[in-house]
Amino acid sequence: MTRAMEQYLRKGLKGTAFCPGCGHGLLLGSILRAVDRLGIPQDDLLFVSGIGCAAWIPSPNIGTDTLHTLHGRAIPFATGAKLANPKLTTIIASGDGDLTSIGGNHLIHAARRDLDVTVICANNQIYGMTGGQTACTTPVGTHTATDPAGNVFRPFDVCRLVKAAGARYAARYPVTRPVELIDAIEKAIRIKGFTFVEAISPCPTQYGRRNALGDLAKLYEAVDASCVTAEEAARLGEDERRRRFVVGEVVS
Ligand SMILES: Cc1ncc(C[n+]2csc(CCOP(=O)(O)OP(=O)(O)O)c2C)c(N)n1
Ligand code: SF4
Repeated sequence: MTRAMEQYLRKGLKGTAFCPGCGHGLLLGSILRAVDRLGIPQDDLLFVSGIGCAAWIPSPNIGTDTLHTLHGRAIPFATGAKLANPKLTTIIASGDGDLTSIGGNHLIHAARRDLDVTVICANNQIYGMTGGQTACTTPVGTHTATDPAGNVFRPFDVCRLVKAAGARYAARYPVTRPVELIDAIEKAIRIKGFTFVEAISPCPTQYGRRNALGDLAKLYEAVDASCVTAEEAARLGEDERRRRFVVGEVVS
């Protein structure tokens, strides 16, 4: 994080809750860079999160108003805040488990109602904070604490889910592609109405370790290699495609 970004960090921070190498720290940097480009006064910004490692991205790190709420309930709290003060630029940043499992119904209905918020989903494909259980975003065959022999259920494609529910903008990029990710976050915040950015965020402690993805460098290479454009995906067979993340703008 460069010095220029420090103005957005909460004063008096003593360290980080993230494990070394957690992708959520990189996502924090990307969010701050997008916010910096937009030039929104810090008093007009509100960040909302639920519970989980990803929920620590805005709170306590970002020095604007933040609401750290109940597990799965970031969107209802954000809805209340937005109704009370429609001028707020309201950004929800939380985990895949928080937003799409326990909070899944709130997510799709916020998209359907076109609530004027931006949701940033840190997708590490697992429940990181609680010990590495299978999430509804865990790829088929992946080893987790609750599926040591490999998950058998297909995961949600969260961007396509919110697209079907009516999102005005949805995009997916890994934290390993910060240029595209920052652009997507900036665009999502600019667009009025419900917008969504999914950031593929490596979790070395739970996901990487359980799936023997190797050291941090190898894990990050594997995550980046698993991300393909729609054109690249179209050239892959069904089985190969299932193991990849299709990145880019899904609704624009
Ligand atoms: C009502 C309720 N159920 C379950 C929990 C336990 N819990 C806390 S965080 C979490 C999952 C977080 O996963 P995710 O949102 O994917 O974030 P990550 O930690 O992976 O970044 C769960 C199940 C809780 N706090 N409250
Ligand atoms: S458990 Fe995973 S998601 Fe949570 S802080 Fe550690 S690396 Fe990040």
